[in-house]
Amino acid sequence: MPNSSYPLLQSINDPADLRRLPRAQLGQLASELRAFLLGSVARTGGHLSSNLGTVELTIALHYVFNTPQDRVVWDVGHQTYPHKILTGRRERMDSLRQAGGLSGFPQRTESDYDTFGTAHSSTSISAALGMAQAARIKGENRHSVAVIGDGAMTAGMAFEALNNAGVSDCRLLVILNDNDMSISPPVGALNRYLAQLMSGRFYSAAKAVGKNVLKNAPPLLELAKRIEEQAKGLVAPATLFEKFGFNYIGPIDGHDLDALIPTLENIRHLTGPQFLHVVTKKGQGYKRAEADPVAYHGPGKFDPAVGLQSPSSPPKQTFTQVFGQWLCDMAQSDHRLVAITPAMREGSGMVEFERRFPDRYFDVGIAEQHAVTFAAGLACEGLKPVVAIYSTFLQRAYDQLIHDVAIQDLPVVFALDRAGLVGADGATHAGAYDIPFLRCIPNVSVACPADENECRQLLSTAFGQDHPVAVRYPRGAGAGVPVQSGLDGLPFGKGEIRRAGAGVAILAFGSLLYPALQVGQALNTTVVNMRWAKPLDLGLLLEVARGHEALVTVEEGAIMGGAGSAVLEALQAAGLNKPVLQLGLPDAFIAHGDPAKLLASLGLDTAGMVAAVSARFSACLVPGQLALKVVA
Ligand SMILES: Cc1ncc(C[n+]2csc(CCOP(=O)(O)OP(=O)(O)O)c2C)c(N)n1
Repeated sequence: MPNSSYPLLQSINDPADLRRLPRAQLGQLASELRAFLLGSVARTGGHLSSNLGTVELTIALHYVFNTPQDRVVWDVGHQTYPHKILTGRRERMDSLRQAGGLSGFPQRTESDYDTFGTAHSSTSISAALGMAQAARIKGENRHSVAVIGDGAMTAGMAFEALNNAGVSDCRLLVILNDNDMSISPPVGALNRYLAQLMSGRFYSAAKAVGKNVLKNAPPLLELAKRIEEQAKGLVAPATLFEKFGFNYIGPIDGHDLDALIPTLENIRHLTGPQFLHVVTKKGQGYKRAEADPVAYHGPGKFDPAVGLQSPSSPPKQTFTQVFGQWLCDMAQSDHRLVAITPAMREGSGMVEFERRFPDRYFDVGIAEQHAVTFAAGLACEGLKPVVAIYSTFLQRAYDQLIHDVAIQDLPVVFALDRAGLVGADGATHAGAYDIPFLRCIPNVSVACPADENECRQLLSTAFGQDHPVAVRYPRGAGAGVPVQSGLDGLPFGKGEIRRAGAGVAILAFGSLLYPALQVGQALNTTVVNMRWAKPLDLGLLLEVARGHEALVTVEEGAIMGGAGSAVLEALQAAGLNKPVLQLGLPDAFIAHGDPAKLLASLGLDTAGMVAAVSARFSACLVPGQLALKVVA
């Protein structure tokens, strides 16, 4: 759409412009912003439902608060597109989540208005409290605001922060953006409690009270007190949040600027920790997203007039789908299997499992720490828990993994999705560190399937162990290998030689085996599918090391401490002195972009590996005809 479709929005280049608008124009601005947002996400793909739900709240926050002096911290940050559009980044929205373009999350390096980098959930209250305490200590008169969704509110970390903040005397406002949805429907007692707060008489009555009182416009402080007292009168006893020490205000309609703006203006004049409960609708203003906020949580590109379409040719099977199918098949054959997700039912491929095995399915909320210890408890009682978790989110539960699972050597399977680069979500979501952080823990094994079929087989192997085992697999589709239907595992801790070459041997861990095989073809090297980062197949490793001049390790994970480091340690321990080139992710955070292009930019595609191996080991490479002499 041409810019002339957004006359007001076009005039806003930063929130100071917004604050100059008369209140009466804000409704029009919200319509333009919503239309612009929809068109923009439809062109780039990205988060949609959550952003459509925060249009009015974003306008109100920047209108009432003196941003960026006043700090606004957005939890998760997937709902910050309206914020980006209003804070000078409108023209760059078409670059969203692409290499060199805007991030899909707030980033301190991207804008002064992005006060805190988020993407993993439930950090906002802690960060905003830190900013509020800093303002108090430095004698700065500014506000700190955390905006957190009802899904993110289920995490322990959010409650740790409330517990800390409620007894402080700093200027902190927590806004609960309650849309009664996480990515999928929300779970747990908190959700039930929030529904009670919003239900029936109280919500409508409180809304009416707010509006009537506001019309009379007495002095602000008094007004705020009156709203609060009258609202409280309708709901005594005190809310959970008041018990934490917050002044609870709401719930109010988060799409009604006439409710939001006066309420925020009043809150600005209150001291001590404030808690505003705002009710919004995921997907607001785009009927298709309102009807199916899950599908529109993070769509790819689409035509807004038509909505999401199923692809014309069947897409390649993803690792996630392979996992989901394996989970159902294994559950069918072994009644001890129970499966746990920390709020990632769709992303982890568990929709079908929940449908077929509801009693053995646990969505524990955004609570990775709890998910892992809960699995440990299940395992203590003889069940066989499978924790389906993204590599990056397992970082949250590191102590639980060590203290509750590994020390007790409990048989928990960790199905680690999104291991490696993830593309558009960028550094916060990359599964770069799991091999280093897992392989140093005693009792824990780490499998790295090279393709879809091995993924299924190694999940079965993992399930058959009496110890904790992680199976790490990347985002998206693999090599396109047909997946066998059986539940037989591969041998535990064993790799295989996939190509016999000479001079140089490439040891591949995971799906980079396939480009490595092409490198093998090009340079006549041996290629080994190592399959396990821990335990290493020591027999195979030493045999291959002895038969070659030099080794190359390849993994889609951090080089430092990764599988290549494990190889170096093993060679050292065996007293074998071989030159080793380690290929993998460098000591740097890799920003968002197209995954294949990112891998290529890091030299992890076939051409990059050929170049690296040739550059380092040209003297060791052996022309093709000599190949079979060295490795049988
Ligand atoms: C620690 C962590 N676990 C899981 C996720 C994946 N995730 C992203 S958004 C989201 C749901 C958030 O729900 P809510 O806070 O209610 O926001 P909404 O999208 O509903 O506005 C989840 C589970 C995450 N970002 N961080």
